Amino acid sequence: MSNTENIFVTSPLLPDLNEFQELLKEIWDSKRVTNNGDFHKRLESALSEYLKVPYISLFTNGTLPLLTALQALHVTGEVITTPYSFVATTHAIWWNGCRPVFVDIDPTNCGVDPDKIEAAITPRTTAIMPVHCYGKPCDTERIQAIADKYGLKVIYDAAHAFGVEVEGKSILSQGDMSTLSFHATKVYNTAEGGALVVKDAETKKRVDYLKNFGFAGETEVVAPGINSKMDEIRAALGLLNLKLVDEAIEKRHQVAIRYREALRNVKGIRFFDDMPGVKHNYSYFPVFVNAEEYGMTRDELYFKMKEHGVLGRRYFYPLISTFSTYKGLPSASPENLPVATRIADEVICLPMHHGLMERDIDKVIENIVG
Ligand code: T4K
Repeated sequence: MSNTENIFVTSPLLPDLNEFQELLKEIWDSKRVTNNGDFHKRLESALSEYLKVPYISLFTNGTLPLLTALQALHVTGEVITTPYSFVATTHAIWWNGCRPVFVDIDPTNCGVDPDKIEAAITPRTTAIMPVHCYGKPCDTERIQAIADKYGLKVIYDAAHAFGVEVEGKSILSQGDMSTLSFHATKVYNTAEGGALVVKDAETKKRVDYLKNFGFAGETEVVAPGINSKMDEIRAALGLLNLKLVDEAIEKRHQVAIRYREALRNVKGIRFFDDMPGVKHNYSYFPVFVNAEEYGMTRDELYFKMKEHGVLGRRYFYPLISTFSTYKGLPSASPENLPVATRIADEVICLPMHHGLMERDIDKVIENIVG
């Protein structure tokens, strides 16, 4: 990438085109292009092994598993969630006819703050939907303790947490279910795609029905399911990308090391360090700009970077709770969400992907330090 080209926040991991073409030939020859074909089965089993989760179901994107998880767990009434996420998290709650209840976030991991969950629980609350934001694990132990005390389901939006482990155990094993996104902008991608991780074979069977219109056989429909099956072409892409993902994560790790070294002593710039006992995936590199200390607002820095072709992104600004559908909810008021409101005004996710060159990294750093 030359100095005059834009440096994007991310870039999709893509396999060798010839290898992909060979798999496409197999698909063409078999004429099986979707509906639980061979590549779909192979990818499910490969991901189950890689992610250390026994039961995983592939989807067409990372939004439909959120919708399906709520369906499968018969969630109704109110769902406690975070305003600091991609809008799909709250939309999934809304699409299920449930009311999202926003709870403020913990600035140390940008996940929902366990100290603030209990005050948001009402007799209508049936579930909590937290997000492992940027792939940083939520405080799953405390969230589970609250869920157990009040009899609530927990569905983790783990769209950013592919491959993340805590003390050697997959973060996807927490809660009742976890969802993944395999969108092109993610650490691991199938162009569009996603998955739902569940705890037992019976639930996987139900989820598999739900993602296929509710069909439990040729003529039997057991539930009002949706169509969200991954097709063979994306599954084949996924199989090839799985072979590359470890190296890609290590390259991201090296970028994170460079950013941290260069930015550690820049006044007014905060970022996350690795958490002890956690295997991170370096899916995003958010920095938080304290305007007073840094001498420039987040937006001033964001647009300066943009002018120089450094295309960071303000994930997640604006807060979901400020969008027209949700802003009238009592829990959406900024007074209820002071930390999330501040962080949304401070964040810039720096370019972070496997393809960044040394000179790209230098240019990002120069824009912040210089
Ligand atoms: N939950 C959470 C917590 C999520 O973050 C997301 C998605 C979901 C659920 C839902 O999962 P999906 O249904 O999407 O699988 C992106 C993604 O579309 C979205 O998947 C993601 N989160 C969100 C955080 O970011 P945009 O609109 O910011 O992406 P876009 O198209 O502007 O791409 C960003 C940059 O990436 C581009 O400037 C260049 C580069 N890029 C992008 C694409 C798509 C490429 O180089 N090639 C590409 O093909 O939303």
